[in-house]
Amino acid sequence: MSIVTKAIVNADAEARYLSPGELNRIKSFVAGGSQRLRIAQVLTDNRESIVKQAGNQLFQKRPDVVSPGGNAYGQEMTATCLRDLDYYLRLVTYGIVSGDVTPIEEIGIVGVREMYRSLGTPIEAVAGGVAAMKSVASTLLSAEDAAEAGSYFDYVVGAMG
Ligand SMILES: CCC1=C(C)/C(=C/C2=NC(=C\c3[nH]c(/C=C4\NC(=O)[C@H](C)[C@H]4CC)c(C)c3CCC(=O)O)/C(CCC(=O)O)=C2C)NC1=O
Repeated sequence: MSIVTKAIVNADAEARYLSPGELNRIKSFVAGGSQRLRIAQVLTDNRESIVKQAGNQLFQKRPDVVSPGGNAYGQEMTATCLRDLDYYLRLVTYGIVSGDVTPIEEIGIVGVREMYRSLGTPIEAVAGGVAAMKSVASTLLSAEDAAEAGSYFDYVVGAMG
């Protein structure tokens, strides 16, 4: 849900007009719109290389996950692991566009611990992969855009920590 929808749902629940505070938040949301769309475009255009480079960084730091007995060992499992990183990159773009972490939370965070536990996937290594995507992405963005994008990657890393 974007902050616009959220404000409307809250205001309508009380049958009132949007408050000055809500209008102000919507104003800054709208003002930041072209920045957020620009960032989402860069991440979308570069998704393959972001995922690939982040995967390489992760596997260098955590060779155990791609070694025999590791959760991402073997071509198929490694591909599934990279697919998960791609899922999280996609969710980060949803968050950036909507200016809200709720879509990330609802699609990719609720129940994630239990899911990875049942798969035998070390969640801290997934978080490490997301952190690596943040650093690869930041090389493609201006400092200001990297900071904006970074908060969404940080949200995912924090939620897995
Ligand atoms: C968009 C929301 C969403 C998420 C997040 C998601 C994750 C997800 N990752 C899975 C598997 C997996 N995920 C990984 C990932 C990894 N293993 C590691 O050691 C690494 C640390 C890590 C990569 C960074 C692996 C290897 C599997 C396959 C595990 C198996 O089949 O035994 C599965 C099990 C089913 C499948 O294989 O597709 C799900 C549901 N699915 C979704 O729909």
